[in-house]
Amino acid sequence: MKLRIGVLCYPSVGGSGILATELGMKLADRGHDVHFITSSIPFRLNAYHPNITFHQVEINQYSVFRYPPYDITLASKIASVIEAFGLDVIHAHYAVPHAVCAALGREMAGRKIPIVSTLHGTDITVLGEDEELKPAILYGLRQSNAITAVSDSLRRETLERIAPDLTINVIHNFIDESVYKPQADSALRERYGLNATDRVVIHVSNFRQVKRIDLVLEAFKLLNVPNKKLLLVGDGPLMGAMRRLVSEMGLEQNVIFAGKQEQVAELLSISDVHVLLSDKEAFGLVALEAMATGVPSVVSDAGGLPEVITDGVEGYVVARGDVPGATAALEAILLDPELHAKLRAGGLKRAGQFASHDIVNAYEHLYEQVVHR
Ligand code: GMT
Repeated sequence: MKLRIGVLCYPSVGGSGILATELGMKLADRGHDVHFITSSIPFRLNAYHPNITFHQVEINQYSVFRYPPYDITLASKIASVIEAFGLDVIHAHYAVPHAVCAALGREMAGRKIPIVSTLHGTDITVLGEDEELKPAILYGLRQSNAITAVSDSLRRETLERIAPDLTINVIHNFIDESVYKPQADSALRERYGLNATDRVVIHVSNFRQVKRIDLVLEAFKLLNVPNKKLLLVGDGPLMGAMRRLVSEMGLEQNVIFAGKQEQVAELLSISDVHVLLSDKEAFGLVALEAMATGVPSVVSDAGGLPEVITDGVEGYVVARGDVPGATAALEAILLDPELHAKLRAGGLKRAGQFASHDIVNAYEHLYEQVVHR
């Protein structure tokens, strides 16, 4: 059944935007009409596709508004896209603001269009801590005709924090296997000033507090590995603080700041091990990207990370805040080629369990269910 699907997501760099965009593109390949309703073109939406339409939400800068009313403008845009294109279903990535805006847009349009809402993490694990926002989150979820969470851990946390009676399906994230696959690029290594004997640890994030780059630096500093290099990919509020920390720790010669990157497959491929020591992480898409690229990970046991990385199989899982544990795991992987090869093989095998085909099927079935209901 061909569907007209409205997609609401954050268009900037980040796992939820990547997932929403990749899913939209795969659905378009399957013949569905996909309508992205966002403030700017989602950053991975880089190919022309006849089944994809982008509807820009223009923020009204009218001077009387102290805060431009993005959510109301988005809801209004949703209503006009519903009317113009007769959407069959709206997929909102994040309860706040997107599920709430979807409900409001549907109300404005006066049509009973089903809403599927996907929880990606911070709307529950961070915003869910704010009592002022809880009613909005709950409203967005109760207005949804189906709710999905990207990990079982997030599903459980939503039931505990928001409401125990919600029905939540777990649909794990996926990656585009045509992009995330083992690849060798020695020219890229050279461009980053890396030579054949360098041992490269990579961390990719949006440089927010929750990512605990300070712990990554501490674990890296303790590493007793010759020619160690740390490739820090991304940008965000803590960039200045992390640059200062690198220099205070005397690590300038070992740390490369690669800045914000849209595609990280090549950078993962030139690395020996990936590290993510977050305090909170609903899924950790980059750990899956690393795995599919053949790079073992050392991750914290936060949220859904242990659902992606099995300790000792595709990498290692250490307790949150366990810096010596992270150092030991990184050291083992970097110094033992046999162990590295074993974890790499384990990861490449496991990545198949997050195949895009199966995950896109799961969303497609869910859309069909809510449309028929
Ligand atoms: O990691 C972030 O802070 C960005 C955030 C986002 O909106 O993209 O990521 C969340 O969604 C991703 C896709 O489902 C998950 O892989 C991340 O684990 C999740 N981040 C957090 O839970 C902190």
